[in-house]
Amino acid sequence: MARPEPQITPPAHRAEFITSATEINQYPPPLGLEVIMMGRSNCGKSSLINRWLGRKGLAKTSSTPGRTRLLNFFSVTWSPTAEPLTVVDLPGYGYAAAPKAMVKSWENMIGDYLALARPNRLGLLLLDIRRSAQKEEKDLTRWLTDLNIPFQIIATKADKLSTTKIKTALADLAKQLGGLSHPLAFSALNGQGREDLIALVKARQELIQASHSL
Ligand SMILES: Nc1nc2c(ncn2[C@@H]2O[C@H](COP(=O)(O)OP(=O)(O)OP(=O)(O)O)[C@@H](O)[C@H]2O)c(=O)[nH]1
Ligand SMILES: [Mg+2]
Repeated sequence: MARPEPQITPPAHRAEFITSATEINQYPPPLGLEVIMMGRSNCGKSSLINRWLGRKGLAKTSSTPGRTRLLNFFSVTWSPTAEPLTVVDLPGYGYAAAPKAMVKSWENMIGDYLALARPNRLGLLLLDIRRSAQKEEKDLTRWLTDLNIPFQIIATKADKLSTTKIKTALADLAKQLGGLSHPLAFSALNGQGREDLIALVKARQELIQASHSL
């Protein structure tokens, strides 16, 4: 018997850039679930947003590290009747060629944003599947845990490895990050992991809606 085709979710009904911000007073008011993209510069945050939402060119991607230097907010709805959600593309860290002052201002921007008590957040912590978790990823997972922000580790650029190597890499990452996380393999190139990502974000939205209707 032929295996059923994987269900392919169509692109988001609406996905719009809202604003770029560097300062707290420039952030738009929280609206629905806020999905936060975090990760080393060039790890594929902007590419993941575009593939996840099915909107090429929504978030600017570049082969030059350090492309996203501001917090970029997007407003998204999956269907005409769905609750809106907000996506925040954070500037990447660990950009070796960046001047020290710039690195500091990036850290401050990310730190200020995460420390704010904005409700209903979900962190997506991305790292290239070919790399091991470094101090920054370990610090961020601890930070998110302390701030009570639920998060998902996503191993990007999965198209660069074979299926067997993907499995090993995910297991290694889970170990490096304390054994509690179940990293998800993702590829912006071939769409691997997109359906799982859509499902986990929807599940988080439903949890929030259920808690509001209590
Ligand atoms: N093969 C492959 N390349 C990818 C994938 N995702 C991103 N890339 C490439 O990696 C580079 C960086 O991608 P971006 O999405 O701009 O990365 P970013 O994390 O947003 O980078 P910054 O904005 O600098 O922090 C680009 O050349 C992308 O084409 C993927 O899933 N597979
Ligand atoms: Mg980017």
